[in-house]
Order: sequence, then structure tokens, then C-alpha cells
Amino acid sequence: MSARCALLIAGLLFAGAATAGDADHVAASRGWIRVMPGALPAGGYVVLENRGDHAASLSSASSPAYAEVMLHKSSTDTGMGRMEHVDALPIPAHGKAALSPGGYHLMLMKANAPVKVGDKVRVTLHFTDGSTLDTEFEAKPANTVDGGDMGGMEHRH
Ligand SMILES: [Cu+2]
Repeated sequence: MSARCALLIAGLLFAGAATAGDADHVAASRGWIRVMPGALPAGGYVVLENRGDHAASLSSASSPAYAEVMLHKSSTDTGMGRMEHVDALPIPAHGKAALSPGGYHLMLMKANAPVKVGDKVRVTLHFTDGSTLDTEFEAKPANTVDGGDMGGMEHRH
């Protein structure tokens, strides 16, 4: 084997290792942000599909547009718009998990600059296995009913 050939193979191996941190088995779609007036925190919603053979779990998210992003779950048990921080959102193998109004959502706080309707906002999703997934969320008006595929479901607060 020539030295040049060995170098090429080493390069390919390195390229493979470099992408090992990407959550390539989880796909994100229909990501959107409910833009709120002023400095109010904005909800972030997305549909996650796990195409892998192993369960995945969303642990957190980050965005260059917001100083802080938290994973929350709304609860309507009390009839109030209560929400709590959750450590992880499981996505079953070959299954889906939806972040949608009235349920799991990302709480996007302290926007570094005003986010306007129509903006595309980069959001990086972090999974408990250490992998990450870069996605783009579209900023939508506050009165958007649901940008996910849970359409038709009514959420009461
Ligand atoms: Cu919240």
C-alpha cells in the first residue's frame, strides 16, 4: 500500500469519527417558534422521528438566538397554564415524539435580538447519548394554532 493511499484511508476514518456525534438516526421536522411580544419567553415546537433501532432521548437544546433554552412540559391538570422543567423527552425506536403547544416544548428565553415572524432560527438539539442535531425553526405569529402534525387536537389552558 502506498503512503498516499494509507493517508487517504486515515482521512476517511477520521471523517467518520468526526460525524459520530451527530444524531443521524433522529430527524426533526416542522420546527417553529411562537413569537411573543416584548421579552416574553417563546415556545419552540418540533416533531422528532427516531429512525434508529434504539430509543433516543432529547435532553436539552441551545440556540445562538437565545441566551437560554429549557425543556418544559405543560400540564393542564389543574386547568392552569402550568409548566415544569423536564430532564428528558424519550423518543422510542422507530417512533415519534412531538413538542407541541400544551405539551412538551422548548422555552426560548432572553433573545439576543428581537426574533421576528418569518425568521429562521437555528436550534441545536442535544440528546442524552451526547449526540446533537442542528435544526431550523421558523418564527410564527403568537396566534398560530399548531405548526406540528398534532393538528386538530385542542389544547386548553
Ligand atoms: Cu415553558
